[in-house]
Amino acid sequence: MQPDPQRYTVTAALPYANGPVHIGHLAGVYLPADIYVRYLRAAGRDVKFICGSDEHGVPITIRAQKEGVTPQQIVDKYHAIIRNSFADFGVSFDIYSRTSSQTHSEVASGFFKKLHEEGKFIEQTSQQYYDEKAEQFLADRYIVGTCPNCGNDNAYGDQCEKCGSSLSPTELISPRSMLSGNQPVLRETKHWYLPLDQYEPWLREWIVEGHKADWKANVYGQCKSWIDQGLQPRAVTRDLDWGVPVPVAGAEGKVLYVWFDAPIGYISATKDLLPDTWETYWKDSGTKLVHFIGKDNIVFHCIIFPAMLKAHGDYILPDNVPANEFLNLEGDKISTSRNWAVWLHEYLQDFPGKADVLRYVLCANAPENKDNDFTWKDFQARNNNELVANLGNFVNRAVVLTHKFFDGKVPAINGELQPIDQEVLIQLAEFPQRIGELIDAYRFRDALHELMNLTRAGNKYLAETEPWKLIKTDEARTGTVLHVALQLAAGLVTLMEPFLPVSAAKLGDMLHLEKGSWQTAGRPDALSTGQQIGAAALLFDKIEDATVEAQVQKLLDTKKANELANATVAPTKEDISFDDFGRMDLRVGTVIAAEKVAKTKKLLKLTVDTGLDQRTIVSGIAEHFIPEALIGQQVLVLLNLAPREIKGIQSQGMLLLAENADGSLHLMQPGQAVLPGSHVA
Ligand code: B3M
Ligand code: ZN
Repeated sequence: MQPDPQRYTVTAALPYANGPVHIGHLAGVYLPADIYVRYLRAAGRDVKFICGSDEHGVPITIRAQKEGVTPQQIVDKYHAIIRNSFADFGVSFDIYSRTSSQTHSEVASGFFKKLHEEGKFIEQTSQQYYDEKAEQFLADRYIVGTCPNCGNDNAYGDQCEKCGSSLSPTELISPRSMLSGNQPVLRETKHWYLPLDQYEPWLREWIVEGHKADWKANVYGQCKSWIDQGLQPRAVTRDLDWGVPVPVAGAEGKVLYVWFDAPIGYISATKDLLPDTWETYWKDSGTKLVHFIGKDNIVFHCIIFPAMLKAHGDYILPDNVPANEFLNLEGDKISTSRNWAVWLHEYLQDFPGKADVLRYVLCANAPENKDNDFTWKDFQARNNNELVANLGNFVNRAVVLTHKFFDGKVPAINGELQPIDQEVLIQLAEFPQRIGELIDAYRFRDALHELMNLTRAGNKYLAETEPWKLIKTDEARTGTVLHVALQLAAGLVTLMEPFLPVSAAKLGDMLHLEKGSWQTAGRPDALSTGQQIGAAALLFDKIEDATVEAQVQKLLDTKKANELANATVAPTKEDISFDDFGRMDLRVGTVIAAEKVAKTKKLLKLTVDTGLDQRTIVSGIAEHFIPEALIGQQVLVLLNLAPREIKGIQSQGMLLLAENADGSLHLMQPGQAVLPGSHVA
């Protein structure tokens, strides 16, 4: 770890522009990165926060094929959605660039060329899978097959998402083409490889020995296990027509591998931002480089990209790569293909003005050291019990009471401070450093927890001093109490800003204060005696049951749609004879009365006109039909089912129904009205 650097380059993984961003991305990468950067800025550091869309690679072309449009249309569409939703969520990138930019193409080509000219690659011809029908080599996700490690039938050519192992296409059992479904053939093709094996001793020294203490255990562990397994040369080019063309002779039809060009995207984005001074942020050893990523990107950022940077020779290496684990949603893995996600752009639409609430919940529950679960109940509880009842309540009481008793002017401290005042002011003085150290150590959950401890201390202070009662007996002392409480609220303007930027600005407006520097945020003199403060405004408001229930319903609908889409039809039952069938007396009847059977949930008592008689049939369908709606309907009934007594009622026959894959029941009816008693055969 570098001792107190003054300059930082902070990157957040470049999202593939093949779909919108969801809460898993935010909790894993963008929110912690943004908290870190906002804190560094408040602490006076020179920091550049770099991101952009990853617009190359197979994920993009596959999505384009799926939507029946060009890859360019896909990246244009999703780049805009992602960029806007990040902005609305308050992610404060200094630049949000894209890897289809001219600068990127130049920087990535230049990088490759330098390594190529200096003989840092090996050129190798090998047999690779080719789809004869689609006339295309099948790189990465264009090929699927059975995972040799876990047996998953749908492992990709580069990775098995079920067991997480990284694969090469030739390892797949029974490979098939994503394009045509056909079995591919092997064909010769030439590619350039980065000989990772040559970097193994250096990587071992740099990571295994050098970063054991300061990298997160999950990150360090993954790197060590990769290195211990032995590193292989890794192809950095692909036979594809979407990407940065390989800039050397004899490489027609080939592009840079997306994982070669994408991390260079951090560099080209910095160059887009600072055409003249970008190099300071990438080549000066006084700059601390930090990559925020999800755990599935660890190997690329800790092993492959550093090896590329090392091979190039001009660049600094990451000081830390604080990757998070995954966030689940309501107990299930977040999945784009199953639409099992809370999409950021939808959240921002459904919860206008509540970006901070999601920031709070995702940070409080961040999957920092293990996978975690997001639930709408927890979202509601944290908003109502923590943001509203703790933080919001403290600020509101301090501001409202100041208006009520002192015309909205910061009252003076009268006489000596009492121990209870001193105690809360000492806490205020200590918290900036305490919270800052946790952020410096990438412990954002704990940092947020401390912030809430500070507001809890504020509430406790008000509860113990009771200024709303005190005013009746001791106005001077009440002034002191509110003075102290307001200084604490003033400190929050700066201290909560990294986590809750919109609310911090709102609080600043209320107190007529700009956010200050982190170092002075704990001082008890941010507000001067006599200073006018603004009107109280609620920072947070209660989220009602119906609001989160609607979100849960949306997920239940998704689940149902997925179940229907994946439903398998039950196999046929054993054969029966024609006689067996002939013994069943199936007829059309008309329902003439229907009512719920008292004290049961599921049973309906129907009276059916069978043409022969009017008989009672008890059927377990009360949860599916409103009794009144059944009256007059024609139904199919099995008449000669032996009578049974159900809840004291004689049931004489059975109603036939179709059960859909989602469990819903539907009446079986003749296509048009027929005479009751008509045979079904
Ligand atoms: N686009 C992968 C991902 O979204 C990738 C990150 C690139 S960072 C250089 O998981
Ligand atoms: Zn597997």
